[in-house]
Amino acid sequence: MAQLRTTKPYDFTPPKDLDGLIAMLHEALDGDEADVNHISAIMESYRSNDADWSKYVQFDKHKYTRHLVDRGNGKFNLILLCWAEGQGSCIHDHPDSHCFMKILDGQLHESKYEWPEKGKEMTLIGSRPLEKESVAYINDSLGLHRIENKSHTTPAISLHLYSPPFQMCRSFDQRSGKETWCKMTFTSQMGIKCSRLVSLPY
Ligand code: 2CO
Ligand code: FE2
Repeated sequence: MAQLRTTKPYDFTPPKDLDGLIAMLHEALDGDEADVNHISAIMESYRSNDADWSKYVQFDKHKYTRHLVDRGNGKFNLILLCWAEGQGSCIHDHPDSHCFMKILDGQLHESKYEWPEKGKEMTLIGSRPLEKESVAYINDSLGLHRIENKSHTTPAISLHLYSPPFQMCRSFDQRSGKETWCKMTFTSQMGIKCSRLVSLPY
């Protein structure tokens, strides 16, 4: 994973909409290095407006859905995730990638785990709600996580930036630490519905 530095001072005007946010992210992630706090601050400064992102929203009753919003010139993927009531991810990693997630609507919950020891129950190291407009960050050196919409009444929408993009990740069984490789799939790409769940070539 490339180093993201935390040295540059920053001062910027918040983006006025999602397109503005995407333009700022392209600029911030243009070089070989970027700044974790800077990317978080840019994503945090965007005020969620459903008029910007409602065209991507589509739920599935069985699993949370993933919608590719922008390919970030190959430097990052920006992905909108739709979590129906009660839906969640498995415990997973983010192979060699920085993961930023902004809550656009509703509330999500993050449970963070240590990397497993073979055959042993995984250790929970953090558990917190993620409120609307907030930005969470994780990478593999900080641990693994599970994201859930614990609400029985309210769906949730989140916007994820992964840099560099990745096409596979590992999921982990909480009780045994057993890992399984999974392909990352998309329900839509650039606002166009995929005729079936697709993954990017890798
Ligand atoms: N990493 C999961 C995914 O992209 C979502 S949890 O937040 O990183 O499907
Ligand atoms: Fe994740």
